[in-house]
Amino acid sequence: MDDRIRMTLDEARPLVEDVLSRHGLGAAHVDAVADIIMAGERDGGGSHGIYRLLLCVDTIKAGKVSPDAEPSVQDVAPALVRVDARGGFAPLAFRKARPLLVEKAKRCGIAALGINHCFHFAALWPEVEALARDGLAAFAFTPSHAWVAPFGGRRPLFGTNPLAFGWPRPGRDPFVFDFATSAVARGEIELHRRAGKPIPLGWGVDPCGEPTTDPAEALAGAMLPFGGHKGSALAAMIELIAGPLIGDMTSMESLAYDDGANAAPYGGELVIAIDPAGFLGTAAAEHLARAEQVFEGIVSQGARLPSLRRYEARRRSQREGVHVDRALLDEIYGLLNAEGTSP
Ligand code: NDP
Ligand code: PYC
Repeated sequence: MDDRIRMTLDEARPLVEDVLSRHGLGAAHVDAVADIIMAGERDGGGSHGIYRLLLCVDTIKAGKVSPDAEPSVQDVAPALVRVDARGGFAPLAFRKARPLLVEKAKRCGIAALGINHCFHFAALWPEVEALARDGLAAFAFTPSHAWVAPFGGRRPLFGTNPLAFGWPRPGRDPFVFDFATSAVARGEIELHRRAGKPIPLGWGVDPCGEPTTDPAEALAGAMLPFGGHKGSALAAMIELIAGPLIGDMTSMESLAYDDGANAAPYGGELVIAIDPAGFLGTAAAEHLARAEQVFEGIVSQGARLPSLRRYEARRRSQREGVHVDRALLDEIYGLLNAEGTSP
């Protein structure tokens, strides 16, 4: 028996929306959250697709997130935007603030957005991809919960702290990458635990600080940063620039605020957008064309561009639908009705 079920995107989205609505999430949030979950599923992003619905529902059930929060966008300086998510999920706050961020970046050449007081469960690439499609180079950063030991340490301090980058490519899909500064996202270790699969050495240590291949032990102990001291320093940077710099929580503070509820991380996100025309004026097109040589240099040696797999998965999903793990789908139908019947 195939342990996956094929669904078209048009079949999957109403299911996601239904689950969120039935758990009391307001309509505007349902739409924004469903957009980002479906984008993850469509692009083959296992840990941040439909699987994330479980964390969203847990966060709602824990009474942590404000289900009807109306984000408030504030124009704080010529090149700065803040949006107070008011305890809601992050995607609606970004959606509301994005037009002003883009307008400011195009006016000033560079602009930054601080998202405050949001519950963050999502991948960051949809945000930097959208900004790159607006013609901007973009960065996004967010802390999470303290799950990751610093390089040389054994106790959790940092979040899995993703960083994402988008670059506009005229006439082509933007260049985008997005990854955790831990060896892998926590969601990926959870998926290994659910599937009963070991994790590679280097992803985490057990509660005694010893290397482990057991996902449950790594989740109970500490995850490790990618790239040794380099990933560890980037994780520290993200704690600072998407925490105290914008007046929001570090991953330690987020985990303390969670207080055992197992809800999504609570805190802030920093997004920076740069308009190439700010530095270059009318010469921007010429320099963006020159930038293409970097991508050509990568692919000409048989290496692949980050985001290529995702764009291919997107086109395949739009054509053929997605394949959702049967056990996950059963769990999701269980959230819809007491019987937990699957299709
Ligand atoms: P990965 O380690 O899988 O890295 C993903 C990135 O690396 C993608 O941009 C991917 O491109 C690229 N990539 C992977 N393999 C290659 C390759 N062989 N050649 C070139 N590029 C490659 O992801 P993570 O587990 O670190 O993170 C997954 C997601 O989790 C991210 O989207 C992140 O935002 C999210 N996350 C969110 C958190 C939050 O607090 N909100 C916390 C932590 C993670 P491609 O997509 O094309 O494969
Ligand atoms: O997978 O590490 C993760 C994560 C944290 C918050 C959202 N995703």
